[in-house]
Amino acid sequence: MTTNRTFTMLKPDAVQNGHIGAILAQINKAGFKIIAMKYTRLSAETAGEFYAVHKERPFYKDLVSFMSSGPIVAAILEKDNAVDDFRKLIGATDPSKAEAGTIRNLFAKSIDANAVHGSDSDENAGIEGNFFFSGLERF
Ligand code: FUP
Repeated sequence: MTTNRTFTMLKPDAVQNGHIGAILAQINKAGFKIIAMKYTRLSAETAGEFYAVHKERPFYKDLVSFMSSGPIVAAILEKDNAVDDFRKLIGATDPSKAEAGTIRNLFAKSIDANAVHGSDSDENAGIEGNFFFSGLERF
């Protein structure tokens, strides 16, 4: 099944390293329309809730700590086949395995600080978008 919306976050490493503009340019160039966007910072509690699906994984504590370590940019994006096409645009979770030209290949340094999040299914795209944005914040 395809969807026309996905959810993304530009993670604390991407923001800290000054890559917001370059990453948004890539997202626009790839044909995604921005439906909602905010510049914010997650508390440890909110980051833990967002990543609750990974609660039992060994990297969960570090992930929560990293994701609450500085500001992020959250956004809902629209395009035909948004979830799959965005996953292709960002590349593999581990940037050393991400294809050349992908956002993680260009801007990420490690698997834990990998510059950008992209929803992995239509269902999660909906859940994650709703986690951050009300109906009044979507255009
Ligand atoms: P992805 O869907 O590509 O963001 O990857 P996952 O959902 O598998 O993982 C979510 C986040 O957990 C990653 F973005 C970074 C972190 N993670 C690690 O820190 N170590 C790992 O081995 C796997 C994931």
